Order: sequence, then C-alpha cells, then structure tokens
Amino acid sequence: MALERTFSIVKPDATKRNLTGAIVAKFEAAGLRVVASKRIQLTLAQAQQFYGVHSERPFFGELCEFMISEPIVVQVLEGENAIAKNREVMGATNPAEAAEGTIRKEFALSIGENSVHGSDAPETAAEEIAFFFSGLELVG
Ligand code: DAT
Ligand code: MG
Repeated sequence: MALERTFSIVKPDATKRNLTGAIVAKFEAAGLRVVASKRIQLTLAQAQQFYGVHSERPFFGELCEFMISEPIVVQVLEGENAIAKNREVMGATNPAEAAEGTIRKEFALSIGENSVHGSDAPETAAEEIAFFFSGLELVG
C-alpha cells in the first residue's frame, strides 16, 4: 500500500501534563512519521467547526470547552496504513475500554479528556489536514 497521511491532535489534558513527547514516541515506534507539527490554541468557533459532526451530541459543549482549555499540538502523521495504525496506537475512545499499551489506556483521564484525536477515514483525514495546514507546511 502507498504511504497514507492522517491528522492527529495531542489534546489539552496531555499538553498540560507535558506528555506530547511520550505520545509522539508511541506513534513513531509504530512506524508513523511526523510530517507537519504545530502548537496552537483553538478559538471556540474553530473547535465547534472542527467537531461539527458531533454538534447534536449531548457532550458537544463540554467537548469544545475542553478543546480550547489549553494549547494543543496538531500534526500530520505519514506511513503505511497511517489512518488505521494511528487509531490502533490511540486505543478506544473510552480509556476504560482501551487495550494495554495504547495511548488512551496509558494516559487518558476519561472518555472526554482522552489525550488524542485521530482521523477516522481518508475523507476526514484530508479535510482535517486542510483545516489546519497549508500544503507548504507538509514536509514528507
Ligand atoms: P474518537 O475521538 O475516538 O474518534 P468520537 O469521534 O466518537 O471518538 O468522539 C470525539 C470525541 O468526543 C472523543 O474523543 C471524546 C468526546 N466524546 C465522545 N463520546 C463521548 C461521551 N460519551 N462523553 C463525553 N465525551 C465524549
Ligand atoms: Mg472521531
């Protein structure tokens, strides 16, 4: 399979606890390469747009407030089967259900404060990468 790219976020609970390096190390150990990276703080409007697909869910307000509570690190990860591999290394959304050795099992605080985001499909990966990065910022 050709190289694939996915979009990743180190979320506020993780940047606050200085876990960015520990999290990126797990992606790198799985064969994913960081091809773009920046630390930013989202506005509420940006968080609401990014998570727009969840706007009808009861946890939407809480999710957006959490995502703007501290800086985040947004990244593009590249590798064979990057989307599936990234989600495997992240583990299940709810850390109580995440497998041993996954980022969420090791670091997540709760289903909401779960340390990382990763795209779920090629279409969303492309949209999410374009939301945060220009082509010039992607250096493979
Ligand atoms: P994922 O981040 O694993 O792709 P998702 O897309 O279903 O999960 O949800 C996006 C985020 O919303 C998730 O990382 C944390 C939050 N979330 C999901 N379900 C939740 C719930 N039941 N209660 C609180 N927050 C939730
Ligand atoms: Mg998702």
